[in-house]
Amino acid sequence: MKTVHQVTYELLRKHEMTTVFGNPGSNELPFLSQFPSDFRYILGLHEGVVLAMADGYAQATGRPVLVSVHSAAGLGNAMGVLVNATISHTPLVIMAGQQTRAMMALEAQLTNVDATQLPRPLVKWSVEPPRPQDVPAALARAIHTAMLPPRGPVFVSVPFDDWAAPAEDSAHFLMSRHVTSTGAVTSTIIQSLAARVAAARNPVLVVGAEVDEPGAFQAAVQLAEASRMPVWIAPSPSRCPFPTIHPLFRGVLPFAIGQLTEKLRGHDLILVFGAPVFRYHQYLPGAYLPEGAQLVAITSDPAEAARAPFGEAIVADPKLVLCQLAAAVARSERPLPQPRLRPEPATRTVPLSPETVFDVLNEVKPNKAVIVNESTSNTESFWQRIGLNRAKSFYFPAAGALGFGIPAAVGVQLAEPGRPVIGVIGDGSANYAITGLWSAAHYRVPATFVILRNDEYGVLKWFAGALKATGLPGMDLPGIDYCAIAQGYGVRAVRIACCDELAAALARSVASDSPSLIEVPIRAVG
Ligand code: TZD
Repeated sequence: MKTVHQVTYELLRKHEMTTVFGNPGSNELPFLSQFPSDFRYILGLHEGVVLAMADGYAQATGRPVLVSVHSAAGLGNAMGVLVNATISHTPLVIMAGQQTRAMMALEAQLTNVDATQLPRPLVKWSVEPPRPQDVPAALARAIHTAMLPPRGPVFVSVPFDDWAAPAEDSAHFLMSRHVTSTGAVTSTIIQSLAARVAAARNPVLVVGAEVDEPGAFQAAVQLAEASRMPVWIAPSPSRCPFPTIHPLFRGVLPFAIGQLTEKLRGHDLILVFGAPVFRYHQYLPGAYLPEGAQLVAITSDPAEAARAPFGEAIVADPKLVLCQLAAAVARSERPLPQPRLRPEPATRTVPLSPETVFDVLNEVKPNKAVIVNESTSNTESFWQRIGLNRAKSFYFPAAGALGFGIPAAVGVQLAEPGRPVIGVIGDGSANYAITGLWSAAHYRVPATFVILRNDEYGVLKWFAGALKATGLPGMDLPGIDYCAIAQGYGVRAVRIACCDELAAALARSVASDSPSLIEVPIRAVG
C-alpha cells in the first residue's frame, strides 16, 4: 500500500510540479524526507524570498508551483509578497507543515492555530484536510483551483504525521484527472464586438497583465493594426502585454481617476482586455469615463467584472476573446493615430539620472531580455525609454508589495534559461528580499541585478509632495554597501560611476553564466 507521501509526489510529478521553492522547519521535514531525485528544491533564506521566487517562476512558466513554508511563522513571512501573487493571479500552491495531529488540540509548540484562517483573504481556497488520507485529494483540488480562472494562490496545511499514513486505493484516480476551463465566448458575442469596433468613430484598446501570453500579445497587435486603434497598458502594470516599440502604443494609463479619463478623452469605445477597470492608486477624483464613451471589459475574474463601477463586462478568457476578435474584425479605413513622441536621449551627466540608466539599458540589453522591475519612483521614465517587443518580457510586483524584484528575477531566470533576466531594483526595495542573492549564487542563476541607489525611498518623497505631508521621518537610507552585501552572499558585484562603465558592466553580466550585481548611484528624487 502506498503512503500519502508517495502518492503526493506522484501527483506533483503528474502536474510537472517538480521544482519546489521552500524554506523548511521541523513540521516540514517528513514531507521533504526521501526527496525524489527528479525533483529540485530551491531554498530561499526567508519565506518572502521563497514566495517571490515561486511567483516569478510560475508567471514565467504559466504552470502551478508548489511553495513549501514553515507553519505559522514561515507562512506569515511569505504573506507580504503573497499580496502580489493574489493580484497577479499567480497559480501558487502554498503548503505549510502543521504539528502532529495528536498534539494539535494541545496547541503544542509549532501548532499553526486556525491554520486556514491565516492566509484566508489572499488565497482562493484554504484547507487543512480532515483526515491524513484526504491529503492527496486536497492537493489535487488545490492545484486545479489555482489553475482555474481566475488563477491564483491556494493554501494547504498538512499535519506532519499525515505523510507516513496509508493512502486510499482510490487516489490513483487523481493522477489521470484533467480539469479544463474553456472561457471562449459565442460567435454572436464576437460578431457584436467586431461590429461595435467597426462602427466606432475612435476606438481604443487597453490591455492588462492577463493577456501577456505569446498568442494574445500577437492578437493585440493584429487587432490594433486592423482597427487602427491606439493601445494603452492598464494602470500599474505587472506585465507588458503590448510591444512598447509599436507605433500604435501610447503608454501606460495613469493610476488616478481623473487623469486616466483625460487620456481616454475623445474615444467613443474603450475595449479592455485582461485588466481590472481600473486599478487606481492615487486619489484624484474625476469622471470615470469621458463624455460619450462606452467601455467593454473582458476579464476572467468575476469579482473584477462585478466590482467595476462603470462599463460593461464579459467574464471569459480575455486571451481567447482577443484572438477571436482579432480574427473577426474588418480592416478599418479610419485615419491612423499619430505615433507617440519618443523622449529625447537623456544627458549623460554624473550622478546618472534614472533616464540615462534606462537609455543605456535599452541600448545594451538583448532583444530577448526579460526585465523584472522594482524601481518605484522611476516607472514613468522606464515605460518611455525601455523597448519591449515580445510577450513575457516584464514583471513588476502586482500589488506594490516590495521584496519581489530580486527573488522574482531568480525565479524568472530559472524558468527562462534561454533569456537573460535583468532585475532593475531600487535600493530601498532591494533590502526587503536581499537574501534572494544567496539563492542566485547558490543555484548559479545567471540573472543581473541593477541596484538603482539613490539612498532614499524616492517615491515616498514624491508622494509626500502629493499628499502635502511634511517633516517626515524614515525617508532616507544612506550608508549601505550593496557590493559588499552581494559579495557576502557570493554574487559578483561592481559599482559603476559613468555610462560607459554601466554599459560595459551590463554587457559582461548578460553574457555571464553566473549572477552579478551592478550598483548604480543615481540622482535623488528629493
Ligand atoms: N513595505 C512594503 C513591503 N511594500 C511597500 N510598497 C512599502 C513598504 C512602501 N513603499 C512603497 O510603496 S515604495 C517605497 C516604499 C518603502 C520606496 C522604495 O524605495 P526604492 O525606490 O529605493 O526601492 P525609489 O525609486 O527610491 O522610490
